[in-house]
Amino acid sequence: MNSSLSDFALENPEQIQKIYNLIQHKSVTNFYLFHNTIATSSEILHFLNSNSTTSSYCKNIEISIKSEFQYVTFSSVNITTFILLSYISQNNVSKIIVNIPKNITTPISEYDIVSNFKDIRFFYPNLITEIYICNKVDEKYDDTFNYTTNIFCRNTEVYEYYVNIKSTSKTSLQSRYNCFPKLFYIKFSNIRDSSDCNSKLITHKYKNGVTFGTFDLFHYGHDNILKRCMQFCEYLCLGLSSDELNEKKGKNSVHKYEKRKKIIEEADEKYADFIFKEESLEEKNNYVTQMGAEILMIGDDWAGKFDWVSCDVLYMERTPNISTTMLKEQLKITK
Ligand code: C2G
Repeated sequence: MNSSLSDFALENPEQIQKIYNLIQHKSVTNFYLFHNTIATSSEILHFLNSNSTTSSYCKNIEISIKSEFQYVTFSSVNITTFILLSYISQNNVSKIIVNIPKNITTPISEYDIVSNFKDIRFFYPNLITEIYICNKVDEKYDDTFNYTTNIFCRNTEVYEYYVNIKSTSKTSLQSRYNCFPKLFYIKFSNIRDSSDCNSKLITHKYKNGVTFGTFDLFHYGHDNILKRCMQFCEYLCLGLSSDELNEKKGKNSVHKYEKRKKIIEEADEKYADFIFKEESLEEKNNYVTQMGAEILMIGDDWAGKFDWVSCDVLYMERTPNISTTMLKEQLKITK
């Protein structure tokens, strides 16, 4: 695996001086480790063009650019950090998506890219990196995953494996939630077998999305998930559980349906574009059809429970350490 640029930069303070000088003169904004010296993209490209051996790396990269979404997927052999970083800076890349195939053979070009995520995080902190996996990945890449923005697991087994790795990681609970990666279990509606790893990816916002819940004693866990749902769709419909449904769910909400609806509608933040009454857990396909939803999004306490729904289903991590039940206890509400 490549030595990371960030490690190099930290171990070679004199090279930092060169970066500092270049930044001061605002001549360049991106630097790379190139043959063990810090180089600018133009220096690298000059070298690449004048050295046929190295430039062969460039020819091996088939880069499909989906410019309208400003994301790229790479299939390459022997990609190395500086080529990837120079590509990012020259093409103003905002997202890198890597779909890791099911049957892993070596050399894995996809891992060449994933192993650069630590450097990408260092040089481009706002660039979104995403990985789609359907198997556990070689543990030597576990550290790299901490520098990945989003990991979409294609089945619950892999999802639970990485949730467990994240929950046992060294960082504290709260910072762990905020740190990378955000974990998701995605069920694409056109895939029969959940272990199938086809190339379907989430490359743009869905038009209509739907989510469901009771949202009693509205708290920051509800705030988090509704804001994250809105990152995946242009128009979000919220199926708010009726009081009768809550009884069936064994939930006795403190606030009745109208009050819970009013709290969401009158909040300063916009949490949904349309709120409707959810009367049954089993009617989701009807709600999906009525709402024209292309994706159903919900917290991972329901992971796998709605895979039967006709549209894509995205389960995402719950916010730790907060729940309506906890609030009831703290407020000594016995209802
Ligand atoms: N949630 C979360 N983090 C928390 C608490 C809740 O992300 N700390 C999410 C839940 O996963 C759910 C949504 O917030 O996606 C609403 O949570 P509840 O009101 O508890 O909803 P629930 O009773 O699970 O009803 O048809 C599905 C059901 O209606 C969902």
